[in-house]
Amino acid sequence: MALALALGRRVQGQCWPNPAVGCVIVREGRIVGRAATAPGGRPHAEPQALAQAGAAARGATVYVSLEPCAHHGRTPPCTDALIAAGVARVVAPVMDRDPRVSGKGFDRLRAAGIEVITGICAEEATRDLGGFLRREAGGLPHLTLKLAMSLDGRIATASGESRWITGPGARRAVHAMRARHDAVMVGAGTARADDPMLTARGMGVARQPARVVVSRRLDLPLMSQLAQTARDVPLWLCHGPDPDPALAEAWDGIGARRFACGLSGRQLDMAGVLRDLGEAGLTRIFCEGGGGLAASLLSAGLVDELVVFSAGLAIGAEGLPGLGALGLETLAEARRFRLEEVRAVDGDAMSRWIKG
Ligand code: AOF
Ligand code: ZN
Repeated sequence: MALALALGRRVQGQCWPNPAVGCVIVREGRIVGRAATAPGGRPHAEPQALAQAGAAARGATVYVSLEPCAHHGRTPPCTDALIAAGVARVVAPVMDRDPRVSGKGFDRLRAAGIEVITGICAEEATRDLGGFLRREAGGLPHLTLKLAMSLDGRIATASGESRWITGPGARRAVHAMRARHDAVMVGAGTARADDPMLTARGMGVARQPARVVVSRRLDLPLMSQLAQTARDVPLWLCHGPDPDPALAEAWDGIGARRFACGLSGRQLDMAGVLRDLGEAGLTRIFCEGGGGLAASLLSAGLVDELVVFSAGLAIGAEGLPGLGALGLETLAEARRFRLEEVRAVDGDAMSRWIKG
């Protein structure tokens, strides 16, 4: 099951709107098939692993990181393929939440006389597939927030210089993280200041993450790299309910996809933004700031995972803080995250924190 989960993790970011599932088939102690959901979400993991196993699937045990599907979508149900192959046992940690599957996959397997074991590595599977499972249950996709800062939490000097606070190792690690998410998200200020591409470069990915810019007024430069590449890599713009019609038309014309989102006070309602993005198919979103967007996500409790790169230099109080105001009065109001991992990345420190 650990291997099945690892295979699934390897294709995170490649499968949306479908989940990234891994499957391992074992016969008499030997692995006879292993696969993960294909880029774009089809074929599913199980039929690919079954094809590798061939006749060896008969009587075998199948480890799959999610309940096998029971519905006729664009491909026939994986449960039917497993039954036809004559497998003896299916081990899957968690139930699918897609209403077309949700328990029916396990039921069909059992009805065909296949032993079904659930619950093994359930916590890990729930974390890996969390964005998908939650979205299917009417919730929000998984959101990872990345902050790359000086030792004292600054992301630029007073004059606006921000390249490069962290080193090349951290940048490579960020590209690898982008590749494992369905979309990369930034605020309009960051898009204007950095003119980023937001692609996962040097990772050999089959599918680039969608690029999402959150801009209440849709006031982004049409000459930016994001705009210029909107036909090659999806560019999605989340804006308020009342965009300038000429601007909206211009962005439509260059191939961007727009989402008119509701407001909460004078700002975009970020829970609503994430819900719209989930409905558009995203299961995992990687937010790279800036400070204003990061603060609104944090204070709304929408951050599931926090990745912090700290560089070995201090910028001082004149520098630009990595996070905007959170409006806290007491420590008790602060959201706590649980430390998951600390690692040295070249000369920088990377820490990963999970929502408490
Ligand atoms: C599996 N194995 O590898 C994946 C599954 O649109 P379709 O027909 O491809 O079905 C998508 C649904 O299939 C998706 O919502 C989820 O319930 C399931 N994904 N199931 O047995 C897989 N990726
Ligand atoms: Zn399936």
